[in-house]
Amino acid sequence: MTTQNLVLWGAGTMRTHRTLWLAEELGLDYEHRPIGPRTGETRTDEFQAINPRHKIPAMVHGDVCLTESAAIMTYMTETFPVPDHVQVPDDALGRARLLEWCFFTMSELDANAIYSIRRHGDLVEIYGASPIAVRAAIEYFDHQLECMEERITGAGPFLMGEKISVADILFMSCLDAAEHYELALPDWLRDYRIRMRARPAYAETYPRNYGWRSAPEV
Ligand SMILES: N[C@@H](CCC(=O)N[C@@H](CS)C(=O)NCC(=O)O)C(=O)O
Repeated sequence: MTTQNLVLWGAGTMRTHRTLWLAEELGLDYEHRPIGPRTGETRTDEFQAINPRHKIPAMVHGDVCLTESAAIMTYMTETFPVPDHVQVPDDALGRARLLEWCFFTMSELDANAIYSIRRHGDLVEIYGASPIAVRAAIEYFDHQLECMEERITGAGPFLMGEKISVADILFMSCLDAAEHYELALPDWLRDYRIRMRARPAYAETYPRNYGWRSAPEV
């Protein structure tokens, strides 16, 4: 398959940024449909047919339709030609290691921590206000990072070693979200974050995704 007819839906959140950033790292041609969450734009008939859960990001490529950010990214790295600077392991252990980082980030950092903070801190009219849940989620996030310090600092410069991978993009998007929620990120992540922000694909997609703000200094 070529990259023809690749459409990436969604803008404005850490999860939409992931798919755009990776598409740029891969040098793909794609159409960006920058609809926002809870704007009504995810409730159109056209989008409901793509994602009945009316969530972004979503990807349509020919007759393939995917609606989870990590799955979209995996599809892109396994479907399109991957430039030499992006790592896609082709052995069982390498793939398992990559998935380990991805699942850690998606479940522990994204779903358990960041989304709890958003649900019970930002979206209180839908999910209810819970300062206790927010505080517990922040502590959980901090603890998860703390436990991974050795593995992250020992991995360098990227989580999988010498090259950027899907895992780094997922992970960095959670660090960006944490910063947005004013969590105090540890000093040992500073160089990693500076390195990620210096990437042209990040710098190009961050303001396009978020629109109203460009990446703050680390
Ligand atoms: N696990 C999903 C989460 C997607 C998600 O929750 N998207 C939010 C924006 S970040 C959304 O579209 N929310 C709108 C809604 O829930 O109606 C992914 O990583 O793609």
